[in-house]
Amino acid sequence: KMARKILMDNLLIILIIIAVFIGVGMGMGLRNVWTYEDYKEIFYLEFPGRLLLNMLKMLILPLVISSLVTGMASIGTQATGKLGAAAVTYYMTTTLFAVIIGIVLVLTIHPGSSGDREKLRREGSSTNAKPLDSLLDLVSQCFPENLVSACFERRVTDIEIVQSDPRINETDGTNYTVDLEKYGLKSDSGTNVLGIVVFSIALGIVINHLGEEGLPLKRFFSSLNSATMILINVVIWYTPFGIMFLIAGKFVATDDIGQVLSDLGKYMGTVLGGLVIHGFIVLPLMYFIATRKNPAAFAANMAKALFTAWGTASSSATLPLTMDCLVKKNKVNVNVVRFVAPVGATINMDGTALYEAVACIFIAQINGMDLSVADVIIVSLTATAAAIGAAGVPQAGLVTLVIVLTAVGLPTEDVTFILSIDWFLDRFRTTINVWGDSVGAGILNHYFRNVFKEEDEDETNDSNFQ
Ligand code: DAS
Repeated sequence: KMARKILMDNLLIILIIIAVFIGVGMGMGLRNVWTYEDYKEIFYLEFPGRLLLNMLKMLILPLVISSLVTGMASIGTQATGKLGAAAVTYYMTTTLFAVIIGIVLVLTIHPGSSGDREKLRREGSSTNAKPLDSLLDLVSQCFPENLVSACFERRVTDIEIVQSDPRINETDGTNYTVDLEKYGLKSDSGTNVLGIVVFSIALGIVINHLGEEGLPLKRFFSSLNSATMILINVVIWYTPFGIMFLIAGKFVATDDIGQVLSDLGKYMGTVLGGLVIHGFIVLPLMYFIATRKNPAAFAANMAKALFTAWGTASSSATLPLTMDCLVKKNKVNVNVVRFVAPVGATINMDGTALYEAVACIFIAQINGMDLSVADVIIVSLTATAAAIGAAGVPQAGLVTLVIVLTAVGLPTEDVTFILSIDWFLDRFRTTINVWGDSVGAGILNHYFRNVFKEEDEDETNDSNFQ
């Protein structure tokens, strides 16, 4: 019975890992025998994967609202305030660490030279985004004017990148301009998660204050939370299948991989190197220093979530698995998870921040532009803000990169230089984003272990996760 339990516990992880490998293999194999005419054909291949993304995204709204309200309603205002302040401090420090690592690497490795400019040139154009507008946009997202429309509308000012499809150019020589949205690339997750997060936190705190009178609401949200968790437990089993096709589709659709590697290999290496340093050294070290526990064991327990992050390239879609691993495997207090995980998935993106800083300076190097110290500081600050503003959906970071470029006066259409490889880097930075959220939950759980201990005694909601 024991052996069966261990197998069942790990079966999903095993399936997800197998799916990742089959997906890569299938994609690499298919690309040799299949030259697609239209991107739509890739859509057919990706279809089972898109269903997965849809299902996970569908669950995000009830999950985020019910977790945050229940969490806040259970932990009391004082503890909420302290936990909130600690969480924000953690998010800011780690994001800045990530940005600094990226900047140091890109300045020392110097992956871009101005000679590359023509080689990498592609048709493309994009609208400009003013940094101030983007910042105000971020703040106004926190306070949506209409709660219902916040569920399906995200931005006040839209940033859109328009690019021509090199493949279409190759096949018939004409110069189409293709909206990235067609490729499923939009900054938009369709949902203003940030606004929903702020509202749910506020509602939870108020319910807690209402005491007796707030109980019906508390029970409602807690029951919604249990129901959502059960749905998630069903959908989770579809993850391996969906991931396999998502990955295969992406590998088939990439341009000539050898060419991309020779053009952008150094840039890729810089981003990946930075992510590795942050994910394998900085975050584990922070975890160890804070908790004196083994970060490798903690990471192994997060495997399901980390592989799903790699497979889906979306930290929002991975959120259900992140929460599941934190509570069930790493035994992080359920109320800490309910608060820290949804907020982290929305605003804490270490990998994205690092990538945006590297990408921006790489583009500056290609343009032969020397950045002053002040420019580098602007890059680090805007990269942090752009990462906070990026939605947890595939390639959102590429879209908010426009803000960073504008801040230092670089041509925004130059995002097209790095477009061909972005889907690949996206997977790695998303994994680091999710890993950063998880480590944060682990560290905060450790610092607040005594605060939440007493509360748990009358808290039976843990059963939601069982
Ligand atoms: N893919 C992202 C995420 O979900 C963000 C990004 O594009 O950098 O974390």
